[in-house]
Amino acid sequence: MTIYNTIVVGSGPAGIGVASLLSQAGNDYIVLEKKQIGNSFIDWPKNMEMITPSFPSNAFGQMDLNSICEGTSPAFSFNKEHLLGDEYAEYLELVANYFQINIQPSTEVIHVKKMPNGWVLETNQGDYFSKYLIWAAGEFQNPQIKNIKGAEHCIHSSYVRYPDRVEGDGFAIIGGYESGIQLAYDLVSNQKNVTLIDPSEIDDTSTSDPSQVLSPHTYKKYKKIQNSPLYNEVTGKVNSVIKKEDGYHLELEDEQIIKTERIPICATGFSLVDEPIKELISYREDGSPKLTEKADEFDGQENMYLTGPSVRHDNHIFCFIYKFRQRFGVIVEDILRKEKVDEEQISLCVEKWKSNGMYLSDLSCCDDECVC
Ligand SMILES: Cc1cc2nc3c(=O)[nH]c(=O)nc-3n(C[C@H](O)C(O)[C@H](O)COP(=O)(O)OP(=O)(O)OC[C@H]3O[C@@H](n4cnc5c(N)ncnc54)[C@H](O)[C@@H]3O)c2cc1C
Repeated sequence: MTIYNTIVVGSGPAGIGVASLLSQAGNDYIVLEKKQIGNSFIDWPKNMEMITPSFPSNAFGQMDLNSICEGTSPAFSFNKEHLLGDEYAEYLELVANYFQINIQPSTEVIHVKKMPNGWVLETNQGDYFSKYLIWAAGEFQNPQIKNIKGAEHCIHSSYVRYPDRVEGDGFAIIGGYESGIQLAYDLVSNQKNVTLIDPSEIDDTSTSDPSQVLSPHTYKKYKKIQNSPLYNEVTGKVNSVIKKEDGYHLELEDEQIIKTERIPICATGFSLVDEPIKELISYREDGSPKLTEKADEFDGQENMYLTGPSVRHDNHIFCFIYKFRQRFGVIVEDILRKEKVDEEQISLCVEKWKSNGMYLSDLSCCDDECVC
């Protein structure tokens, strides 16, 4: 059994970001990664860009929105505002190498067992034990097609790796948030006919929170295709997909039927990769894990933390890097306090993380809407 004080599972932005703080604080940690650094970004559809823009604003106290570590900026590394998935994975690798983050690739955590004094992680490389566990396995590898009967006849949008190379015509996309609109844009730009179905208005601007409405980057793409003769938008909820001889029938709640010859594409989102820890989690009504507000510990599971896009507190959704990185500091501070690290050292760390946008304990500030 290999033993560490803290084990982080997953080497995406959440895992590497939180590990960089553990490293600064001198914690004995390892990051276990089932494949390679930035695995999810490597698997992104090949022309999919980050929707959050990068800008090398760090020197004036505003970290690049996509930075996960102080003194780094994807915009600076690539001289680009909207990185592709492969490029962002390369940024993560640069950061991991520069800061000598302790990452072990090709190590998949298969099951986590609770012990009186910590956690046993069963992996394909043997068992590991840690006192603290930080779950950073992300969402991308758990695509969801929920509440649609006949979902087995559909394909999830994340599996359309090369949208510019798809053959045939007449595509139906279920879901009109970021991935759905981006895919519709790619297909229409490639002279394909697309019908996009979503229960809500696509150009909703009732809030300034990009976790709930389209980001400006995707909105711009939407505006480019909205009036194209190749693009058809239907407001409605798909209840079921039926495979027939002439193709697929999409039955909507209002009894409308949309026919398509191609496999329907569901851009219906993702949820936490939770299989190895399922029995340890309790869930909120909206399906996201219940966490303590103090330090993002899983409800009832002391010393087991969540970092990444599935973090939710009340109505606050931490699904973007610039949001969830702000909770890295509260997790590591909690571990340092439990380990009785010198208070002065903790304060120095916390002050630094605050100034870098990697420490947010008062969530009341997240309520502010833009006034114009
Ligand atoms: C299509 C899409 C586009 C997005 N675009 C943006 C954007 O532009 N800007 C933004 O801020 N956010 C964006 N997001 C939100 C987003 O979730 C992330 O930014 C980011 O990928 C989350 O980081 P993460 O480290 O939590 O997860 P991931 O990047 O998914 O990393 C998780 C890692 O854990 C590993 N892993 C999983 N299971 C195990 C296991 N059992 N054992 C060991 N390792 C494991 C995986 O291999 C992976 O490397 C997007 C999300 C999606 C789905």
